[in-house]
Amino acid sequence: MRLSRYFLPVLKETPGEAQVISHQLMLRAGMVRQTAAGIYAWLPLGKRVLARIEQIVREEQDRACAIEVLMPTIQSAELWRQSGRYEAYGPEMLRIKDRQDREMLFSPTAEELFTVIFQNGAKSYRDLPRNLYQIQWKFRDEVRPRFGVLRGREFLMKDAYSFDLDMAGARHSYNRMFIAYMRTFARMGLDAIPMQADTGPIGGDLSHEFIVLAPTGESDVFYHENWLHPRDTDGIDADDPAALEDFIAGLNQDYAATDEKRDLDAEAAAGPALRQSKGIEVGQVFYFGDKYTKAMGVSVQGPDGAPVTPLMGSYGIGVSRLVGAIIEASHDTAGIIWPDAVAPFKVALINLRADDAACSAACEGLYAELSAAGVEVLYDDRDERGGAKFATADLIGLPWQLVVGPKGIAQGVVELKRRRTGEKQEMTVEAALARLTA
Ligand code: P5A
Repeated sequence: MRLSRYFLPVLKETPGEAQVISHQLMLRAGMVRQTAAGIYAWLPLGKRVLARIEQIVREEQDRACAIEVLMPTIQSAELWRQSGRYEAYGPEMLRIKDRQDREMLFSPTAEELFTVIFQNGAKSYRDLPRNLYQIQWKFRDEVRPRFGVLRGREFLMKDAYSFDLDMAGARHSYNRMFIAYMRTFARMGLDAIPMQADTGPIGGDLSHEFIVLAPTGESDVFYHENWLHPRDTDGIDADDPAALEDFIAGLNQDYAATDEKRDLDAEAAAGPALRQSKGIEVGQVFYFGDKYTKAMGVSVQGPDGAPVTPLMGSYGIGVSRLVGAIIEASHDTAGIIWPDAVAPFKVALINLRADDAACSAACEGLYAELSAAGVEVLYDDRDERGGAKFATADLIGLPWQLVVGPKGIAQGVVELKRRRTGEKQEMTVEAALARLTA
């Protein structure tokens, strides 16, 4: 992509409305614009990051045998009356009337809809277990939308719903998502700690929140210092219920809980290893058994012919919140530092003299070769000062900066800078290409 033809409205000044660093940087880097309280337009750079995150989430859901669907955002009040949540959900639910005066709503979550869609397609015990998921916009009319996309009113969520015949199966489904979440967040360069949590309006008696530690987080969290070392999930066979159960039981030996679920005995046992901090909840998993299937009269035919009420869990990831959470965890005074896996482009190609024929020719060559090799490049071909280009590149935080100037090009060399470390290296054009396409 050529910057001269892109849509990247960067801001020089930090907007006064933004209190936390991720919100400030997302506005300054031209990723989002607020269009109403807690509602954001996603501009090209932000959209690319969102798509990157979505794709990692999707790959790990697919790997965990969940099946992707897409449900409508607008749902009927009737559906929600069946579970009793239409009244119970309260003012966070955005209620709408259509022209026939029918009561509708913008989905804040989708347990009810997935339950009836599942019932519609599953008749016998052979149709279980199943886990269906979607990546879809949600709306919650939060009292205090704030911190940009971290607490929006409209936000993108991955929500999955599992259906099992018995408790052992349901537990395995829960554990499978648990591991999928650890893998998902690790791939994004995040250390997300699973913590025992309250269930709130979703219900049920078993739940974990996945928390990224950050001083700007809204949750108060308590955990054993062992959690400061990332856990390796590579060798775990998620198809083996016993192996998964053992692994998670092992994890649970290290205390970690949100403030609603504090266990003072466990904290005393952790002694000086106990840590307290603020955190951002990037995902939450729930087991609630037959809460919805029973209320909504769902059953399938069991092996002996008798009806069985499926047991459910639901599993959420804050996809749009993750964009802010990753920035909270990875930035410096100059701007964002994208982890490679979620970066909107891999390389900023910086032409220091767009008015110099040799310099521009070298840049065009590099741009063509990198693009042909499948490397995503944002080519700053604008007629601007070098200083402004460096500042923009640091602000938008692409992992690599490839700097091309007339003096270097006369000797066949360019400079490659790693955004995260600031480390710069002069090398030949060929060496830079080899490095970036490796
Ligand atoms: C699980 C999936 C649920 O709604 N039902 C379907 C369950 N869980 S949850 O914890 O309430 O939400 C899931 C994740 O969505 C993100 N999230 C938000 N992100 C941005 N702005 C908000 N206002 C917001 N509310 C929730 C969180 O990451 C949460 O873990």
